[in-house]
Amino acid sequence: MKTLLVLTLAFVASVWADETILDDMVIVEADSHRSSRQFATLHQTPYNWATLIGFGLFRGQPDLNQACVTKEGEYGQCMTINECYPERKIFQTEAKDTWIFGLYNTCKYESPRGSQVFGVCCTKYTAQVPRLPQAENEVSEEVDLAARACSPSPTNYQCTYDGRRIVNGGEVSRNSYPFMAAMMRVSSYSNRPRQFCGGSLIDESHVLTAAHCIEGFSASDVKTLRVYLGAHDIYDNQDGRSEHRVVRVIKHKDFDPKTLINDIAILTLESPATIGAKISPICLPTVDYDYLAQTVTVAGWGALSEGGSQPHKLREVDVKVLSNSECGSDYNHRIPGQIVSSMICAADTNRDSCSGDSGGPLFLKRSGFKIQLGIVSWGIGCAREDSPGVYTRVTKMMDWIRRIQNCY
Ligand code: 4AZ
Repeated sequence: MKTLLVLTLAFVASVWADETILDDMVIVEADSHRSSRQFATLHQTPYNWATLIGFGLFRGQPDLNQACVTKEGEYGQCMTINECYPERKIFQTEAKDTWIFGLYNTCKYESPRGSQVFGVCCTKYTAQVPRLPQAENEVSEEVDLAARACSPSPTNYQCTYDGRRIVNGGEVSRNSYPFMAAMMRVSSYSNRPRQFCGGSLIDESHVLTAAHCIEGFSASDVKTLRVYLGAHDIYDNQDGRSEHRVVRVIKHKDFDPKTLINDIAILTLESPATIGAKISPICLPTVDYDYLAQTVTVAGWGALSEGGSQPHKLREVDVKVLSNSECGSDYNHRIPGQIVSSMICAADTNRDSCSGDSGGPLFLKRSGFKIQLGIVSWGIGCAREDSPGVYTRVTKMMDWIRRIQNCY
């Protein structure tokens, strides 16, 4: 019993150790993409890591006025000894005598006569941040998430819609929803991938899904993820789908697994999707409208009925958007949380999303566009009369989504 407890604690600690919180995101990177110091944030550090690397900090001694780290792991700036210690007469040395400080926290620079002299890595004028862990290797800009230069339009393929211009559903005709993503995990028993959630492609490198789909994932769990794009029959290897590994998962920091508030996550694909007729992103809304009573569609590989079997082929069902107050009066007296403004509910008689559809899109069809309004999140059972399907309201999450698309 005791051993079991210790092992359990060790496991929980290792899951937490894989998570890094940056602003309102919780990030877990697949094993090989991680680095122990990759998440130092810009506001914590006087220099960002990329700059430090650019200066050659981890390759040798930096030059005068450049960023440096002392042997004790403190950040500083390379200065002349006299500049760093103007108040101490003992250090009023001439350039030719600075060799006496040996290699202790030194940096090099060229004297006006062209000879190499030593300065010090001066920490006196630098806001300090936690010490560097020992024995670290270089970190590349690619994995230094916090120091990334984010771009407002990093992708070639996004779809936005500006507002102007599956229980009891049916099978979708092949590739009619080219944004659909099947989230698969390789089971350690059968060594075969099993579908456990849905998602939607929002640009060539990002899949939008539900946070509860990846809750508790460790770095090694992220490695076991596979995303199928352009799939119809997910258990047919000749289906012509493309299969992607995942480099990181980011869930909303305020996701609450008890109330399912902020049930949203984004996966970053290792290799970008090739956009074409079979694979292309869904549109995201730019206006925050309530879409009350509108007919919307939900698609997925989820169960055909509550407790029922899962189809191999993609299915869809049409449902109608309910008001949050109607949905709240169905649910608020029997759930731990509430129906909140970042949720959207939809239902119709005997029609619903169900287990396995989670993470997939609820979308509106308008003039040939498909606009994602919801992410399949939860419900009590499936297609029960008093229990609408509850979805994360995408219009309330657009800032969060755009930030991740632009940076990660
Ligand atoms: C699920 O477990 C699930 N009826 C998804 C959607 C709904 C219920 C359960 C909505 O993934």
